[in-house]
Amino acid sequence: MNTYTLLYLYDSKARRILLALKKRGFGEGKWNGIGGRVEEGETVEDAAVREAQEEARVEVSPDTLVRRGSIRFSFENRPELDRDVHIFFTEEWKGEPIETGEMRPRWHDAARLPYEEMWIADKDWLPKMLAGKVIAGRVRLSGSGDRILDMEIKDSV
Ligand code: 8OG
Repeated sequence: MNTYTLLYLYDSKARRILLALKKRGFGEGKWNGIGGRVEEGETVEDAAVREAQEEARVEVSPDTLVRRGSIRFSFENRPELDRDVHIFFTEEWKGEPIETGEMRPRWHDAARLPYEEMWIADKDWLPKMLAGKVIAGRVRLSGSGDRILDMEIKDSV
């Protein structure tokens, strides 16, 4: 099973969250947190920190990462895309996010996220995380990713 990270920079005072528009590859054209595949020999925390640097040029310390849960995503007839995504929030980082070849970051009001331009199931789990919950879930999408075939989102500990 491939393991991925997904990190949301979150300013709880201003209720702002950083989403980045994916410019190429998997999820192109969608707003998402920052993340990618966990490489061999890395912890998920290491990978989240590395991706924050690579994709938005922000420095994050692993001990500031707050685990918000994990979700197993799969696509009909595309088993090679199966993935466990470990999701983190952080309220501390150094540097202002900047655009890279991969992503165009922008701050969003956490109460009004652009769910129509995000992965289709995000509206079903991200608000729970924003409300402080830790989630364990699975989401199965059609091969094209535009329909939810099956989904289970549970509170975790
Ligand atoms: O390296 P790459 O950009 O391909 O990594 C994919 C990123 O997308 C990684 O951060 C995990 C994340 N991701 C999925 N599926 C989904 C999903 O359904 N919703 C959201 N919000 N993120 C996802 O792989």
